[in-house]
Amino acid sequence: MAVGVFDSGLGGLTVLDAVAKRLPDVPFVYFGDNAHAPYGVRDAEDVYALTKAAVARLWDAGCDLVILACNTASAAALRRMQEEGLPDGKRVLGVFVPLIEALTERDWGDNSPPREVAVKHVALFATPATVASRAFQRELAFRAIGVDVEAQACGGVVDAIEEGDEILAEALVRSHVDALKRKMPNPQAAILGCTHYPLMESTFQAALGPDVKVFSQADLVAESLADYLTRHPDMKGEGAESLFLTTGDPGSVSDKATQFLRRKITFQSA
Ligand code: DGN
Repeated sequence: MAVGVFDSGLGGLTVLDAVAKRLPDVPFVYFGDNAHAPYGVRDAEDVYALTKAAVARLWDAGCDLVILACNTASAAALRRMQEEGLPDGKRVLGVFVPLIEALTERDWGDNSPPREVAVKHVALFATPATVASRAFQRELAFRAIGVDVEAQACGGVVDAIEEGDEILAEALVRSHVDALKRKMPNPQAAILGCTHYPLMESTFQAALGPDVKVFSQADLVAESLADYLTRHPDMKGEGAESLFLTTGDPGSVSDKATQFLRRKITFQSA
């Protein structure tokens, strides 16, 4: 048994890297749906169906616990899958809750009504599909009141990062931050709500200015998973090496992943 980590493509490797560092004894199975990436421009129904199929594949691979490392998939599928009911002993977690817990300084187990929090003006940067879903705002509303969220759909950033075009990626990030600031001149915090954006964190921070606290999800997800596994040690799995599966061409996906993370990664066909 291992913990499953699902992403539409390579971006979830930023989350996998952080969780593998935080939990070196836990085996992971990573599933990248590269054949259907990017998800960020697909409609919600499509993302839901693809995510459900990928999670079922990870359950078949022996993962009782699956993390939806992809924000777009978390937005379109997590609540719906949980509400429809999961098979006995299976669990699916997403990436919004750890961010919201960090922002609101309250944890998942706290079932009390939403309350006022210190941060009032929050900028959200994400893919067009995540922004259109309003899933982040919905989850936030369960825990906090009086928080104003301004969302910016960051078209083009994922593609520029995947193509290794740093100059374009930086220019796009700066222009998306400018667009956000025209709508919300003084955000107190910024959420990087996409798997790829941790790679551009310093550009976001520089464009936003030093007074804006930037929340980037990879480390927050790793911390939250470590906490979850302390409470559910039976979900941890043991022994085996981590495994990387893709719906794309394993050779070219391995090359891209190695370039993306700057360490050797070998994918197998899903
Ligand atoms: N993994 C996606 C996300 O976190 O929203 C980004 C890549 C994509 O499919 N657009």
